[in-house]
Amino acid sequence: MNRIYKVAILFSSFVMCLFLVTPSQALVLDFEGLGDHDQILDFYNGGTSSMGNSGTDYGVSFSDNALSIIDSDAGGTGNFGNEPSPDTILFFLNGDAAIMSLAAGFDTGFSFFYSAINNPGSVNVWSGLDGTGDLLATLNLDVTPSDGGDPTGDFSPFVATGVAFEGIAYSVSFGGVINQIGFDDITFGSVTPGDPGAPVPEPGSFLLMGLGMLGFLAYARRRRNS
Ligand SMILES: [Ca+2]
Ligand SMILES: [Ca+2]
Ligand SMILES: [Ca+2]
Repeated sequence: MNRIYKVAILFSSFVMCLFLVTPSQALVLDFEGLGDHDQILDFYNGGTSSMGNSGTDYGVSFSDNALSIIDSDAGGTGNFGNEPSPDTILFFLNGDAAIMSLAAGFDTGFSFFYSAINNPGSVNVWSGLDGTGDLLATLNLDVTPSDGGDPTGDFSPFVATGVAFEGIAYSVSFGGVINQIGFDDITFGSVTPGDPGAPVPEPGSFLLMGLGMLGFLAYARRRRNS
């Protein structure tokens, strides 16, 4: 086989592999579809929330105190604004933290948006389910500004942050003072929270890549034949 073809095939395989291992599946929990003061529970785990809502089964479950809340501008009771994915966010009304568990585990890092205008919060990443095992990482969450909402809501804007860690995590605790911190768009596999669907390599990317490779092969053929 002509050497340049071999190089082209190796190169394309390499690029395809890069795309396949990209933390891609841009798994984003946006909490849309949940109710106002709805216990999230197994909404993202093939089951339902306390109000009987169900979302995509990502194998992600939440502790009993993890609630969703809808913006008052959208008919709910939430005092927030400019949430990254309107109109629903995660918060909690008892305990120190809302805990998210992933039975399959995850690595690398994750990211999210939060608003906490009066009290700081913190996020802990754990090697066991339900906030158990070793602490893999801690992220302190500073108090955020308040800009007046969309059009109303004191908890606004939502600030993007993320955390990287070593090892395999099985749970994350989203902590702070009850009713004083809200979270949205929890994004796995990236330390930069994406808009839902934003950082995903889409079929279009593969198409463009394929066209690029065709062009490269045609160029290589021309060179060989010239
Ligand atoms: Ca809103
Ligand atoms: Ca609002
Ligand atoms: Ca949302």
